Amino acid sequence: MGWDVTAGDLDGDGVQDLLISAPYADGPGDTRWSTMDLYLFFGRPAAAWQTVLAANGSADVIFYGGSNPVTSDSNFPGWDLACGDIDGDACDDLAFSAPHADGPAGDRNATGAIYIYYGRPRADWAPVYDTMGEVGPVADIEIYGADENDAIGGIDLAGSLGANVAKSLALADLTGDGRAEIIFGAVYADGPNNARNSCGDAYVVFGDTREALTQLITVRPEDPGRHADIAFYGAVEMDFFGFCLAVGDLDGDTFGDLTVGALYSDGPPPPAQRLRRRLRLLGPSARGLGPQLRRAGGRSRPPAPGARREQPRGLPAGGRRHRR
Ligand SMILES: [Ca+2]
Ligand SMILES: [Ca+2]
Ligand SMILES: [Ca+2]
Ligand SMILES: [Ca+2]
Repeated sequence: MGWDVTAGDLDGDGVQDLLISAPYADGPGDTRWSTMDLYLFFGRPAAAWQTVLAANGSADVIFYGGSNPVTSDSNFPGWDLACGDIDGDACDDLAFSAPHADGPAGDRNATGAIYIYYGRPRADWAPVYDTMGEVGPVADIEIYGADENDAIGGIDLAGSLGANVAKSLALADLTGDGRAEIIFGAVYADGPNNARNSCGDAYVVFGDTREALTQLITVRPEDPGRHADIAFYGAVEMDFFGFCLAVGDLDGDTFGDLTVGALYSDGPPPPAQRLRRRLRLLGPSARGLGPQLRRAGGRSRPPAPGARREQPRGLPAGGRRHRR
């Protein structure tokens, strides 16, 4: 319990409410092994908070996720959590990512999903929500990635601290209209026309009215429903752009500004690359310098955590592991 935590006023009473995800929880009645649950505790005066809260007994709302029926791979609902007012009704809305969710028809393995629930008065919240729709309502909005293993809204780098601290989901206003945009990364995505292996993408869906935001939103243009409004692409292969992202007003003009991390980017082109370009201009007589250039400026990076076309990894070592 505590894989990710966040706070927002989801019932509009002016008091922040607490959200916690539990990666090894087992779903309704412990029938979904390690599918990851989320717990919502409505804010209350200090004296009304108990010192010890048991999630299953005390949470005001529980959100359940699912797993791939063929591989048993957990969808990891609650990998990243965010609160913000998407529809501008002055009540925060909740988003959580499920980076191994399998697409609108369940056949797009680990493309990833973002699930969104509009804030509402406390009496209108159901006690249980279920992304599978079996024991409670489904999300108000479901956003899916474009391709298999894009893993929108999260990533695991096994054994890396980054797995715990990176946040690849945000709800924040970039346009100044008081509605939060839905912003998420896809570190394994492959850029324009899938031609840039794991360069990483990031996407923005503009906050809007509930009527304009359809229940299904996808990154893939061929899918039905609304699509992401902006796509950002990593510069070169294996940059892992979108690994983490955050919004803050960095220049004081009241508009939120977006920062996106690219974990394995190598910075500006190394001197050898620049030299190579010059050698191309110089012609065949300069080609003998090739081996020296490779020694001097070959690209290097940390060991990649799993080749792009393999299934993204499960949770870090230690504790129970999910089947992949
Ligand atoms: Ca509240
Ligand atoms: Ca709202
Ligand atoms: Ca906005
Ligand atoms: Ca700004």
